[in-house]
Amino acid sequence: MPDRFPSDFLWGVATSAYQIEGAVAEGGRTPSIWDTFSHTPGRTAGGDTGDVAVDHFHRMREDVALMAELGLTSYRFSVSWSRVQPTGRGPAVQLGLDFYQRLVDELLDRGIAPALTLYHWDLPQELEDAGGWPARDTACRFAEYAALVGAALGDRVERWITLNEPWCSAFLGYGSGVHAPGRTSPEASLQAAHHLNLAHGQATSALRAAMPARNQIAVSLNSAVVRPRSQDPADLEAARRIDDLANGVFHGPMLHGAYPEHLFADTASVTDWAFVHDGDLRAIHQPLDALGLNYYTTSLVSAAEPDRADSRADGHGTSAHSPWPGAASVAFHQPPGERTAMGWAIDPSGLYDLLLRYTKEAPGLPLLVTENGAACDDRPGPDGAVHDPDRIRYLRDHLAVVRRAMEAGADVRGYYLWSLMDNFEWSYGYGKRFGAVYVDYETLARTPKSSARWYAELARTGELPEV
Ligand code: IFM
Repeated sequence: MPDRFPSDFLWGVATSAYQIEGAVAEGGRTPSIWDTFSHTPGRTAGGDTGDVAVDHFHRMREDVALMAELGLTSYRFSVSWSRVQPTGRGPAVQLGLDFYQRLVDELLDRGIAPALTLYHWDLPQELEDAGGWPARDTACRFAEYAALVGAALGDRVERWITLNEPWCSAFLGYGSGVHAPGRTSPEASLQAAHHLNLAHGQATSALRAAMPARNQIAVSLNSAVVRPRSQDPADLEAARRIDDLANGVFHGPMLHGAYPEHLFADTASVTDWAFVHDGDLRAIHQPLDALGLNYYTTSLVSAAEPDRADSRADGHGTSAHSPWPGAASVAFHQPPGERTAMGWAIDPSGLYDLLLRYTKEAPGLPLLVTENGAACDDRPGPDGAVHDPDRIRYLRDHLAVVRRAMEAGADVRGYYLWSLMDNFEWSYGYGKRFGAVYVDYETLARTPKSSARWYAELARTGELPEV
């Protein structure tokens, strides 16, 4: 019996503004923290920047036509904050909004449901200069920006995502410094985490006030699947600690209105959390319509053994600074098995565990896989075609566990493949290809890979074929 998905299951692809748009100085757009960071020597592989990216800003119609040709039913994209509100304050710039209005109209004309992410890591530089996410005011600025975008597009966009992977914004941006803005302060990373939570809550309220009630609001978390290396109590405690810092720090306040029980004690050497004000948790804990989960790999941890060479194999870039405040007692290990071109272990069972975990932790809340995919060393063959059987296998195995999880009770409504096309992979530059569509970075020509055709067939039939 073939695995069959429900007929209304969303078959999507995902991208983000800075990774694909380019046109960084057009229409009044000002630099975001990623413009500044990528232009700082030594921050990205080969000095790559998103200045041109894959030129989606100018090729948007062609890209939407490609999605339509592939039969996709939803497209998750993000809005560039500094394109719409260049200083991060005040009224929206119509030229900036126009681009997203055209994009949404184009999608709707072709029967593709837009899923709009408000923040995918590109804070306006002016707001970073005013303190960035460690500053409380940034949350208020975000709510104001959300209201502007909600008022402009809420009549046509039904699916909204406040933040993408706030863990990366807080802990890679302000802790390990491998992401923009490249700060390395453990305390700032926890302040940023709290203010991102607050931003999510305030933006959710602002969106509800600005948009029709039918619209659905979600957040996309890169919830980690943290496995202890053994059942030794010290290893279990290490996994608990990292789970709180990776997951509970966001889903605790967002879904349950409270930070994890031990988080404040675990991080007491770093901060006293005085930046959490009365009423914040109430503001953060807003009813949601769905929870977005981004999944790529699992983490394997143990209590630290100072002599072990593999103790920082946590897959988040190289930095002398840890993205895990207060967790020096934890060691990370490379999980066994095959890896993608990112060096991330391939473990579909992690996605199953994640979906069932949130089915239990947030009963009744529909789930979306808002990102899943693999970087592979793709290259065109002599005939110009790009065959990527490893990606197809990755997608198939992960989608098979999505089905299993649904059979076990998980209310999964859709899946977004990361990514529509090859693009700027942050500090890795253009060296890592996640796309279902190959991009020739010289000509910017797009060529659907075999995986795109495979995924199109799945979207058409709803049936998961054998690889
Ligand atoms: O490219 C990123 C994306 O921006 C956020 N989630 C993970 C992807 C792959 O690293």
